[in-house]
Amino acid sequence: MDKSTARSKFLDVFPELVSDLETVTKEYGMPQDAIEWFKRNLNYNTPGGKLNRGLSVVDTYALLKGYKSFDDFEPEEYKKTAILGWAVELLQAYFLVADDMMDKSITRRGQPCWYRVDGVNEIAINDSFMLEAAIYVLLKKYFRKDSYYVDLLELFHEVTFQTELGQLLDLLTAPEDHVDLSKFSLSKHSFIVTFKTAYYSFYLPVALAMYMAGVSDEKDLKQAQDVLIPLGEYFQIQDDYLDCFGKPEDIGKIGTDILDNKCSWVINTALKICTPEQRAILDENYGRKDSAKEAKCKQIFKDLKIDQLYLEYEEKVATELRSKIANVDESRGFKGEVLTSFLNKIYKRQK
Ligand code: GPP
Ligand code: MG
Ligand code: MG
Ligand code: MG
Repeated sequence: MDKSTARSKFLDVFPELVSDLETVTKEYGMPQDAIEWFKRNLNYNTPGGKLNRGLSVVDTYALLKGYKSFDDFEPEEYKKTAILGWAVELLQAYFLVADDMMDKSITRRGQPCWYRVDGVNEIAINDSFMLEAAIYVLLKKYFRKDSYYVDLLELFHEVTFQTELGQLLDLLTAPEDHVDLSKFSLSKHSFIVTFKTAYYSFYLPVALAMYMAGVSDEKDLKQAQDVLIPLGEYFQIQDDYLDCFGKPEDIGKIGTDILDNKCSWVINTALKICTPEQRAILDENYGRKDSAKEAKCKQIFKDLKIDQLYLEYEEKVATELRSKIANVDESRGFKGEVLTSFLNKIYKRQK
């Protein structure tokens, strides 16, 4: 299925969902200025990204059903897969609005972070909650008569909790006022990224499509999870790598991990191989909210050839995942192709 058609068809569904949400607020008698604010929040924070997570609900569903083109979908069927995709994008929007405040980020998706937009400030906290609430308004409207409605609700709730646990550990490991690099390790990193990224970005979209396609045996959900969680870890390692080595014009955001004292893959890999002299420089300059100190850390990462190690890591993990996927049991209707398509989407990504 053609990529740009997939994107534009998916985007076409969003205004209708905004209007559904508007209707609900109108029924509550909300004043018009508050309704306009909610719509602006939805439009500013939900559609502007790569939409990989949302689109992958549709892609996965089509693969599971054996659909070759969009003509194979009934119109209502397409709309429901797209709504599940938008529900994932709303969850992501909720996380990012809140994460950017916690990380003191400047830009997101090539525009100012929502809390930095004139007049928004701390209202962004409530706006993030409303993006989350929108998920459940839409699920209720479109899915409450389906046998798998409770499965969808439980899945969203569980994955949200998992992501919040990951975010908590991410924040606790990166206190603003106290840098202690001895608290970092690659295994802690693995836990953080599995929870803060992998469940909601990789497992959630696939599991949603599986429930809707009726391919949701426990064993199949587990097979999906066993590949998608390490795949999500790989994706977040790319995010960490790009935070330091990517170009802002490619990634749509300015990296803050060094300034923010983040337990990222880059610092953990550096700590493993640096000399005592380099370690002393990192101890003194990492996580210090000072761009000259940030530059010193970046220089050490360059000297240590972290970019080369990243390429080696990428090759190794991609090979391992391909062999895991080759062993997927397809006897109940699950398809390894679903997982390969995810791997291909992120392999060697630059943004
Ligand atoms: C992003 O990690 C983390 C999340 C999207 C989870 C946030 C969870 C909450 C409960 C708010 P990051 O900070 O590395 O991402 P980015 O680099 O895009 O800011
Ligand atoms: Mg962040
Ligand atoms: Mg963060
Ligand atoms: Mg990051």
